[in-house]
Amino acid sequence: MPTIPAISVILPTRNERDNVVPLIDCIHQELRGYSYEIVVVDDESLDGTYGAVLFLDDFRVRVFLRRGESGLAHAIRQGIENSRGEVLIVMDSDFDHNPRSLRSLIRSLCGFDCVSLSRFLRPRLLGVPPRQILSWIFNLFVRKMTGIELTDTLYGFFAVKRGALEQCPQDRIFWGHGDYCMRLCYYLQKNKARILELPALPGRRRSGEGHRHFVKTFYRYFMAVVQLAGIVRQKQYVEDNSAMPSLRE
Ligand SMILES: Nc1nc2c(ncn2[C@@H]2O[C@H](COP(=O)(O)OP(=O)(O)OP(=O)(O)O)[C@@H](O)[C@H]2O)c(=O)[nH]1
Ligand SMILES: [Mg+2]
Repeated sequence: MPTIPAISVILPTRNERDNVVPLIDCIHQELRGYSYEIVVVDDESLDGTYGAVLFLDDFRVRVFLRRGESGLAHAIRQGIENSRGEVLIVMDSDFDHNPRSLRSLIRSLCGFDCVSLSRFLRPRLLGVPPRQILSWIFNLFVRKMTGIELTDTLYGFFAVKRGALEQCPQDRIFWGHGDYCMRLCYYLQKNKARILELPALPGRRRSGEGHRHFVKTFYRYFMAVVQLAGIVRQKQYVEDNSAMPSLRE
């Protein structure tokens, strides 16, 4: 009888054939000895990603093809909904997220609800890509505007317990691109989930190109922060006013 895996690794893909196949191999090596499944969610990649994963014919790997839909956050949600593990790990499929972090993510989850990797716990001064510096500044802005206490809410490589995730409002979180991760951190923190940050090992896309257009992404993320900050202010306003004694008789 097939057993239910304890861990589900969710891999969203869009044109990642040359990355996701070797990545799956790395994940198998890293998770040797664990009970796990890999859930790939592909949005009709033109390079044959879906077929390449299917061709692996591996019982530990399930691949879903979404037709006529796109969007990283929606794909991740679909992966979560189709997964079976009590521990969910979300990571990119292009080696931007280093699979060598997987074991420490899982080990550290004992005693926490979520363990999230951060690029900014051990800041380096030399050799830092300009995009990472911008991301660091943007993360400061996120913290200031929303009160989230994490150093990196945009990296998107984390492990979370299903129970903690399910207590968050999925519809308010899973839309857009990497900005969903900021909203997830916000709602986990709001629910007083125990969150740990660990330093991320460096990773780099191995093949192909990313899908992000810098200006468009910046605008989207900026608007996502503004929206989240609006929710924070509204919540504070409601709390302040409900704490005030009523002036009416
Ligand atoms: N299913 C699905 N996956 C996506 C979509 N957009 C991006 N992805 C995947 O999400 C992960 C992150 O996307 P990237 O385009 O690499 O974004 P990024 O890492 O922020 O950008 P780069 O630094 O340029 O690589 C990769 O594994 C992509 O294949 C999408 O619309 N649907
Ligand atoms: Mg990438």
